[in-house]
Amino acid sequence: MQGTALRYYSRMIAGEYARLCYGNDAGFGNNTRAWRELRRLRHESPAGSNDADVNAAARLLNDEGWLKIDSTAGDSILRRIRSRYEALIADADASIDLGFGRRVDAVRHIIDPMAQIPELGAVFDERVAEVVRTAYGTHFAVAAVRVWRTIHIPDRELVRRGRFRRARPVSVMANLFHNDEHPVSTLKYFVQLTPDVGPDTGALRVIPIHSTRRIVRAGYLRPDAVFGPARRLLAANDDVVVFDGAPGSGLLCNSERCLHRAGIPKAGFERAMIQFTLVPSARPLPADWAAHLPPDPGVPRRALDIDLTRSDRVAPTPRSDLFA
Ligand SMILES: O=C(O)CCC(=O)C(=O)O
Ligand SMILES: [Fe+2]
Repeated sequence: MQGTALRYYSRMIAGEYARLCYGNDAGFGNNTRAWRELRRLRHESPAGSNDADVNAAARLLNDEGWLKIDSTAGDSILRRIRSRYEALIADADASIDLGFGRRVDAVRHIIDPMAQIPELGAVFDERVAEVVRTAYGTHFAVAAVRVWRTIHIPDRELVRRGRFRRARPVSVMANLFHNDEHPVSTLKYFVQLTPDVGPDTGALRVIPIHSTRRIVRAGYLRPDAVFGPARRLLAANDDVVVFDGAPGSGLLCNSERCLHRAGIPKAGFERAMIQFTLVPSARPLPADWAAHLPPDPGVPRRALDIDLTRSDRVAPTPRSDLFA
């Protein structure tokens, strides 16, 4: 018990230091180690592009933490992916519920999507790869591919009322602004799979790096604990980028340095997303990367395998009670 408390408080202090120092909630080690590693790779295995447009896009991505860049995959590939997705998401053995708290059904992931839908490889095209390589200034690897969908959850399930406490927001699908707890050099390429994704049908929201930094330093502690000026800044933020668009629309995003959240689809809507997780690497991306993608520990084959400490989940309930 004592060890647990010590771990808890050292994590809290390290986290607080990282929030003030780095201006994000990705965690202390995820900031320090990532920058060190990226500097080393840039030095030892430099990579990039001579194309002025690619360089401008990469600079924007590094400065702002996001860049809209659509996939060049054609309609017929996207339609094929969509119809495979429909079959797999309805198949109890091919997909798994990974929502939070009482609504595990709020988010459902395809298990091993790259093996089930090989066409996904074509969604990550060379133009996107060139921007990523240039932004890193070194090579990169595709660490994981995910495909998931979110569903409508009624408002009453998105707040929790304690007996004496004020109402707290509840995360069922990463619907509260958060930073992913991965090394801050991680980039994600999100691609829309369902049509009509807009602000009220589940669009992902992203807050650019500079604005995230201001909010995190002004009183953002955790997704469900935002205080003082940070609360106001988060409630009325003109910088929020809404990732809407037709199937194939893409967004490169640093979700460790940009606060972001899933929108809740309105009643009658579901939203499906494809996500490529990208990490810096000493070696060029092999042409056959898709055939050798290791299993994603964050999307297990059975519910029993779920690791409750999974780092990209928002804070579990017991932690928040300590701040009440
Ligand atoms: O579903 C989304 O739009 C965002 C999901 C997300 O941020 C996460 O899983 O960390
Ligand atoms: Fe996230």
